[in-house]
Amino acid sequence: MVLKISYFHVAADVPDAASALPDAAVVIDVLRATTTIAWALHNGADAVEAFADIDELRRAAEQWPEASRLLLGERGGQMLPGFDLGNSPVAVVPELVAGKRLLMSTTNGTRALQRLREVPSLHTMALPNRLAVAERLLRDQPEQVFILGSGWEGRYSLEDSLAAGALAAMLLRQGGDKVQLINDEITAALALWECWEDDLEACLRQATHGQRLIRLGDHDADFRCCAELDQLAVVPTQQEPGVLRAS
Ligand code: 3SL
Repeated sequence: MVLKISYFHVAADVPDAASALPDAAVVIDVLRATTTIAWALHNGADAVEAFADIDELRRAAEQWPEASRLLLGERGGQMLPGFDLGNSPVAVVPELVAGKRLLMSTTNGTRALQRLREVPSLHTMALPNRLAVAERLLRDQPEQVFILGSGWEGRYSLEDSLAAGALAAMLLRQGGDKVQLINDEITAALALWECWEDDLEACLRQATHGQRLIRLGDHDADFRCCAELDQLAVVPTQQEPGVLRAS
């Protein structure tokens, strides 16, 4: 069986027809939503429930006792009023998140997830769990895989394409001719990866969203964390609509 990989820069590029949806998909938001999700689940969060809409998140939060949930989120890179945490992967430490349900809404990442909610096998990936996700796909052998970048408000983002290329590189290394790159976007992402693979943090800082975070204040720890490669064994996987758990 050949694993056919396509990459889409933003949600609007994903084909509309339900019949066009693949059997597996990977959503990427390197800066920072899917890095935060990977670390939160690695650090023992029970689940991360993703919301595109903040009011919907607040309503859902009411169903959970305060002691068992945390509200996470940002708009434009800044923490939302009344929330417990923003969207920093270094803030989701075990002391805060272990055993909790995290209700999360971010500018782009949670919207990208919503776009592919109907895909039977839906994962999130960032650079720290790239190898774990690649191995899972090679183990499960879906026929078609969509990789979706979160972008920024509907536009291309460099760091998500870097990570899509990183995933393609690992799949090709481990899967050889059982892996086929289907569209030009994934071939270009692979070339981007080959340009930057020796200095991932520099790429993240050069990206327009990296520049935005730098303008907002000191995000050095976030950059270091988001640029780590193959550190985590966690594969965040949708278990019910919008709800991701470690698997
Ligand atoms: O856009 C998103 O989903 C966020 O990851 C953006 S931020 O890095 O938290 O600003």
